[in-house]
Amino acid sequence: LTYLSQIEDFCPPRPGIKHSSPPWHQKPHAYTEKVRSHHVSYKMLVFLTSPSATLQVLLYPGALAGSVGQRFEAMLKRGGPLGELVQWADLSACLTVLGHNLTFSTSQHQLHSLIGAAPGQGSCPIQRPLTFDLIYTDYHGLAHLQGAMGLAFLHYRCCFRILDSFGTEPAFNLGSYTRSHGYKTLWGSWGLQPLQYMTMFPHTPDNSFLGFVSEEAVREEAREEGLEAGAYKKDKIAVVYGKQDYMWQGKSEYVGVISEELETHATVYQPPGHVSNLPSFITNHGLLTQERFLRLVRRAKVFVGLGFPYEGPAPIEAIALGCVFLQPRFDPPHSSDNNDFYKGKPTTRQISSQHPYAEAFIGKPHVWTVDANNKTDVREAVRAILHTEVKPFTPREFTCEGMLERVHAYITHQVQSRGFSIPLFPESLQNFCSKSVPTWPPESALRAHLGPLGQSCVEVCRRSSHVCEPALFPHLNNPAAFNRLGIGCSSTKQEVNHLFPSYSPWGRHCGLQQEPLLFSCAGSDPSHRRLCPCRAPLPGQVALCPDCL
Ligand code: U2F
Repeated sequence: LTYLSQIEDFCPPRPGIKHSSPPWHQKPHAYTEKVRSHHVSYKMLVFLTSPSATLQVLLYPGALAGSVGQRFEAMLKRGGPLGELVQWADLSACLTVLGHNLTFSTSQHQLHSLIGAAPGQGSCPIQRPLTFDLIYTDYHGLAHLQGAMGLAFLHYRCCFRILDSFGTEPAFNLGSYTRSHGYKTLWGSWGLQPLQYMTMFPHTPDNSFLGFVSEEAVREEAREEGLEAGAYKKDKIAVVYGKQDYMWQGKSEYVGVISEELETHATVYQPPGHVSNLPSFITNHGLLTQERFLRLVRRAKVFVGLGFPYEGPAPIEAIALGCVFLQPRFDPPHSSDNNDFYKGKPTTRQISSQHPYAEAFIGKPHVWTVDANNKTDVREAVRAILHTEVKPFTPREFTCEGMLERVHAYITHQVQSRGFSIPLFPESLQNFCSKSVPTWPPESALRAHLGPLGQSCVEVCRRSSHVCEPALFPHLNNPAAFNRLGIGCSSTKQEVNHLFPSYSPWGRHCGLQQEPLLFSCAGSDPSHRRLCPCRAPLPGQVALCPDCL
């Protein structure tokens, strides 16, 4: 809420949105100061003030509702996951700033009155027309929605957006395919458009990367202290990333090596009366409020990953506060095949370190990935870090402006041309689930590549500094596309297969995709050369492209 009111403070008033504080034009000095301090560009202001349709949006985080919600809530103050809540808070803030009307509920009971089937005469419920244009929920919430909506669930499913931290690859998404091809998992199998799943990091481009805003609140404080923009006074301390005791198991030698070079702090939850299992050389502050946590991180030179939690927001925040993130490499990589945390998750991703985004998208000097079992490797890395001056860094896609730009682009373009939901005019709801070929990004963005055997389109596109763009698959899914790349097909067949379109050199067979829901950037196989739709990324904003804003 504090965050929302800050945003409200520096954003111009928009029709239909009630402002609790005086609008910006009544306090221009405060406004320009906020704009400067939050790096909101002129371009962003123009876009925030430009008129667009106001959507009715329901936010229903199922993880906070019903019995699952009770368990989740009980964990919050004991070091349980907060990452999902960071994302929900930032999504709510973005949608509000963009001028949409939000309804936020975590009550399964209220969900029925908001969207449920009204009781009709006899035993048959009468379906009310849906009063929301978009419904953001999560996997738990999907099941609740299905229960509340009955048959209308299928009719309105194109209005759903699923916050799905780790992502859902197409092979795990289509119920019939998951059953017949061994991709059935605990999650997945809902048969939505893969782009309706919204991830915390840009995992597979088959899903939409929603992200969050990396907390920069303490920057203002630094400015008040007269520190130069982008600089923080660093003490010779390390903060270890691990809110619960079990995350430290088997890590004492690794942390011990770090403590030889730096005073080491922790924020581990300690139940009342509990004797700490942490090594004696650790200064533990207990679980901190976010403000105090970030204040501690701001003083630290190194933020130390223990290997878990995977892929959370805190390392991005630490790097934004000028820390170096030191994290363990996983060799062999962790995946749903060999790791309990990822087991049942609808993804084949191979997790090469605690935070693959930090490793691959940010890297040195901000991120050092080491063999945590090799003391020499760890010691050398820490010493090198101590001799390196590192400036605070926030990838553009994790800034306030970056997330606003991305959410705005999704709402503007996905709804109209990616084939799911055009909720701009409620009376045309029945046309939203259009099966027509997406027109965003435009076909002109397409760079077709034929990959080597065994590589996914994610890898193929990355090799040419591009990204795989699933919305462009339909433009490739034809014999002419193979011809243009100089591939002579001895035969061409259409199949329901998440590896298609692709080319098999044995017999020179070309395969085309028959089921659009199975177009997959992530799919790979040793006997297939994938035909890949690549496009250029917008610098610092991988989800968007230079010519498609
Ligand atoms: C991730 O969830 P986590 O809650 O473990 O994610 P973190 O990276 O620890 O950070 C969440 C927020 O908690 C804040 C911190 C982050 O914004 O500033 N915080 C705090 O307020 N007080 C503290 O003492 C420490 C941190 C991930 F996001 C989830 O998707 C996964 O389910 C989970 C497990 O992999 O990891």
